[in-house]
Amino acid sequence: QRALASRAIGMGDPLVTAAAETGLDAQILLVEDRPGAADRMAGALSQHHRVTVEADPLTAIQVAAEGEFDLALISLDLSGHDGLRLCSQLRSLDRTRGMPLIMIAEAHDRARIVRGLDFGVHDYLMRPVDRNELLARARTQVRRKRFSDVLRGAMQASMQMAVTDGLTGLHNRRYLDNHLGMLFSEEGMRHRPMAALILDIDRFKAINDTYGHEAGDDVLRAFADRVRQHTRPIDIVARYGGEEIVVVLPDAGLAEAHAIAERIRERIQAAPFAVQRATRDLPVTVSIGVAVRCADDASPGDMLRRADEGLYEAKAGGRNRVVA
Ligand code: GH3
Ligand code: MG
Ligand code: MG
Ligand code: MG
Repeated sequence: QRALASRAIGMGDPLVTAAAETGLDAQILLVEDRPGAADRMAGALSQHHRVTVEADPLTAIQVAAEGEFDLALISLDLSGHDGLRLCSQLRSLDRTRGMPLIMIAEAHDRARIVRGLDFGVHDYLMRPVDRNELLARARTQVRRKRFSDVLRGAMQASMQMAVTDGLTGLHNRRYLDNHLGMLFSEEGMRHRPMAALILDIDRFKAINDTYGHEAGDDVLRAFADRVRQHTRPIDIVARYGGEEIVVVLPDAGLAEAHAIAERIRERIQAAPFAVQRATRDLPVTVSIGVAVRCADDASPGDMLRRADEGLYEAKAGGRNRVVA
């Protein structure tokens, strides 16, 4: 989570910014089938970058899709092939869409240059290609791509953070509420069975009081990991409150939900939690309330309320138990 947070502010990170600013040491794909021109351009570019030369456009697509190129330079006149068509294919493939393209053109190619720029080719170079212009245009595109990569990474990280609990890495309450809302409102989902578990660590305050709040945090993380370990990938596991976790079990009826809850309860009790900040491994137990969706539930809250009542009974009945 810390790593996510620093990615999110990665724009200001001097290292990231420097890498983007130099626009050097890039992976460049050069699609050119004139040996002389290919050698000259590759020679110039390889002083600052790693260059792959490809003469055949079909192979070039494959190489581009399998590699991690920061830029491709494409000759418009490949013998027997339309370089512009190659550009358009690279623009439409998922794997290569983000890769900047520079066309290598002749004076009579004006109309095709315009068409290329129209569908998103970033830049072009005129033959005979000037060495300094080649290096400058390549560098500009590499720099631009790296900045947009940093930006996209930061955006994804902050979107991720908005639905993730910072302490445990589980989904957060907002995600759970949205997800349950969707499961309750979508017509196709409404008649499917569904169950929810509410888990609450027993006597958690005593752990905080005895070993400190940070040891308590370690226990919470280990607790979350173990619950995640003993649920299925399709189950939603979310931190609901302080030391409470909600598990949503799609397509589970009461018997199955009860069995899953019982297994989790047993797995939590089975081995004490290794906690760095405590003097010994800490035994933890959990109480769990179980509820299934009923036909007349108006909202997820109705189902969760019944699970909470089960949890209350489990606590009152002596803890370390499951009540449906
Ligand atoms: P029981 O559930 O068995 O009735 O007893 P409990 O001691 O667990 O009681 P309760 O559920 O009411 O208390 C939960 C405690 O969890 C209170 C709060 O200080 C602590 N807590 C909540 N969030 C966090 C957290 O993020 N970190 C830590 N270390 N403690 C937390
Ligand atoms: Mg409680
Ligand atoms: Mg508790
Ligand atoms: Mg609690």
